[in-house]
Amino acid sequence: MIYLSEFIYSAAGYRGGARKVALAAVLTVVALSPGACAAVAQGTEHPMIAVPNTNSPVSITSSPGRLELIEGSDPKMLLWYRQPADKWVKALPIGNGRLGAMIFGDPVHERLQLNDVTVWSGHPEPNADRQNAYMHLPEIRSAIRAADYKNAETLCQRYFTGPALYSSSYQTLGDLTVDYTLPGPVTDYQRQLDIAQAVAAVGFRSGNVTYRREAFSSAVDHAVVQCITASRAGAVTCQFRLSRIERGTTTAQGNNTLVMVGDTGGPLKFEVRLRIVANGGTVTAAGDSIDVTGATSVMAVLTSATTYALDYDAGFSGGDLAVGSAQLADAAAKPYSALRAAHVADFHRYFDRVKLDLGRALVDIPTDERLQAYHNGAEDPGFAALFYQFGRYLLISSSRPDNPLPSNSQGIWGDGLDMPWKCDYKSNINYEMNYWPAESANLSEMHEPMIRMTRELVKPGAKTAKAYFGPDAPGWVVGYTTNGWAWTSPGAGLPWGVWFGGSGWMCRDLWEHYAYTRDKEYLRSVYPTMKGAADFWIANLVEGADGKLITSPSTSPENSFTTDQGITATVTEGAAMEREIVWDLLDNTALAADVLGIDSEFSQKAKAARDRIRPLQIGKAGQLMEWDGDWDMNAHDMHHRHVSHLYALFPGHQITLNGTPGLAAAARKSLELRGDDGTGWALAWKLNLWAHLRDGDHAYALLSNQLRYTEESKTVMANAGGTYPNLFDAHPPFQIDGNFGAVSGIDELLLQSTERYRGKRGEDRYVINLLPALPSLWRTGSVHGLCARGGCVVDITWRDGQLASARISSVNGTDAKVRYGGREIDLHLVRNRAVLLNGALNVISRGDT
Ligand code: FUC
Repeated sequence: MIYLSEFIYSAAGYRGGARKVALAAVLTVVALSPGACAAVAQGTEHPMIAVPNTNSPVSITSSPGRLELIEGSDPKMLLWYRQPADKWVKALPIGNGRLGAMIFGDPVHERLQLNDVTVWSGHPEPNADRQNAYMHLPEIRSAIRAADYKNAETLCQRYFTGPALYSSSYQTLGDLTVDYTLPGPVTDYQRQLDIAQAVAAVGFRSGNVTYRREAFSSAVDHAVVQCITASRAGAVTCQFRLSRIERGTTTAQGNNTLVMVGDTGGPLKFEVRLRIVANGGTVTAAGDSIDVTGATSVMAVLTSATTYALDYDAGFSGGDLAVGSAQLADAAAKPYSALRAAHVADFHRYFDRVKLDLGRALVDIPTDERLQAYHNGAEDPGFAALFYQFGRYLLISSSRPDNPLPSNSQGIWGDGLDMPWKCDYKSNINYEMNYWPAESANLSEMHEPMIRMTRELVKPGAKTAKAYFGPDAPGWVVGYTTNGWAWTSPGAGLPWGVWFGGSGWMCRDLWEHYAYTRDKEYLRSVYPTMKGAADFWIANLVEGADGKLITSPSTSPENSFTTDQGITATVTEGAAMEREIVWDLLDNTALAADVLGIDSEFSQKAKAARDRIRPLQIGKAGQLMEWDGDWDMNAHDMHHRHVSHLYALFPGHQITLNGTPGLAAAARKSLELRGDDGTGWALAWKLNLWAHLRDGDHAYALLSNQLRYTEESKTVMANAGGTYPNLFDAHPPFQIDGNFGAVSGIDELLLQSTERYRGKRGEDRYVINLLPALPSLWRTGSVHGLCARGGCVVDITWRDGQLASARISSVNGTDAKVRYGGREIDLHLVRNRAVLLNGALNVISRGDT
């Protein structure tokens, strides 16, 4: 089916800066339906103007108004641009969890940069721990106790780091490039990404032909699919090529298939397959390319398979390379319309669960310009809603339930062979931030790859525990990072390397998945993992001089302190964050045992240890103390990006405004001292923290700071955080944690369920806080489908800054307290029966969900 729509335009030129071409004309836009890939009829051949195949060699005139490029699009869910991407941070991401592509959208020289979440260089390093490091533990601890921090640092550097070179990196899978021969200059250009359907498109006219390319990465069919259509029969002539910077060899198979095989220099092998199905014209494959001449439409199907398997015992190998070829044959045999329909339906299952309406949305401004306008104060709350949903789009697209690995520091999207910080899973904030919104934003299944990965760290983490804390150390521990090969050792250097909070923090995710889903069988299955992490700490906490339990050695991630005597160092004992992580781990694990009705002896022991952990301390400036000494005000960098000591406020729950107001005030002071700038993820963390201090306007300021336009890709360690034109978060460089942290932050502005109390039988129960930190600029709006702990799903409507109504349901039924403003009610929720409340928290009705 072909449908037509008309609109009036005044075109803006794109190449050569802001050249504006004043044109007024009536233009007929041809939008091709999903079926068009197979359905456009063959017609007569037309003469073509061949254009050289260099990067954007033709002049491109863009379409100024938003086009209907993608059937079924909601303009509010669209990223759109007037020009192709001339940088990676302008290209648009698609992904099916495992297999992703960045689409540049050049009319003549198209590039799809490809990724597979399992493509890691290097190899497992089962001996990365410094053997017998534990023998130096007593002297390190004594040096710290004697306040000889410099010596402690030297000893740690010598004995308590990881000896192996940390060099494995996530890598690109390769490039699919397509060089087109077009009939003339390009006009009416536009590219789009529909985040509600997970479909990207490029459209333009050339020589009176309307071209459109539509692409998606299907989780149903395990393939990237692109459909290229022309409004005139026989007008598609192009050459497809598969390549990789290194270690990829492409050969043709038959007359329509390319196979690129390669490795990453270690055990990991990959195979990428591309098949071209054309309607009309001729298709020939030779060498590393496929030529299509005079087709009317073309479907390109690409699959990938690697030898990777998330299996420590099997050395992370065992993945079946043959599956790619079977998947390719299956997908390429289906019509494009069927592939598209199945993909869109599958994506909707997850994406549609949450709807967020914040009001006015300037949908007719291209997304890159809109980002700049928003930061400069344009009244466009709908843009925050778009950024929110884009983050959900990214999580669904990089962490499907059956992903072999979780979403890494760039999700699944990354170019090159040695990526920033190896593009790994930094456990001292970045990795966990990726999953902050998984439960609250109603994408619980997307949490599963992370949960599986955590379980796979138990065996290597047990070796690390023994190497650094002694042969009798029980349980397991993870240092500052992990990667595709389940690295658990400390890092090679200070200040980042000597930190052992990774396992405790990851276990918070194991608990949270239960707190939101109420799936006891699941909890039973992960309980031993949580208990192992807790056992390690119960055995390895030491008594401080005050008789309280602390960790030693201990660092506060990547920050250094200066004592009153002027000693600047990084290693101390009992830094606040590790105490908070261990407190949280023991608290959650003891509760898990209680909920499961098992292990009461362990539960008692864990609670006793938790209660002996040194309480959080308030320093001389009224701040929450980051270290065991009151050194915050001496800090070399008062605005350090890590706000580690505030873990207890978020994501932890040890500090709450109601339960521990004094500590909450100290946390506020610490946040004020740190300031409102930072790297991308730091801004997102502070957004969540201000939400938990219930200061919606301050939180909103952080979100605005995060939505600061940047194209900077160099690494900047402070105060340059922002958002790229394609809405990826900028540390800089690109780090996806900020995208996910912002989603979580917006959730926490609208709904919180952190405060926990015990039910009649000792079960965990939660306070559901409605609109706890609504920014005053979001006057009227609604959110549908947010999740709260206790297995609850919540819809909220507000008007003029006040709660209008709330609808709450619970998967298993639960008791809860519901709070709004100064009011609080007790609610008994029956399984799958929704309760409707008005703005005064009166129950209006009860009904089916
Ligand atoms: C930690 C942070 C950096 C960066 C990196 C991936 O080292 O301190 O800012 O986010 O991880």
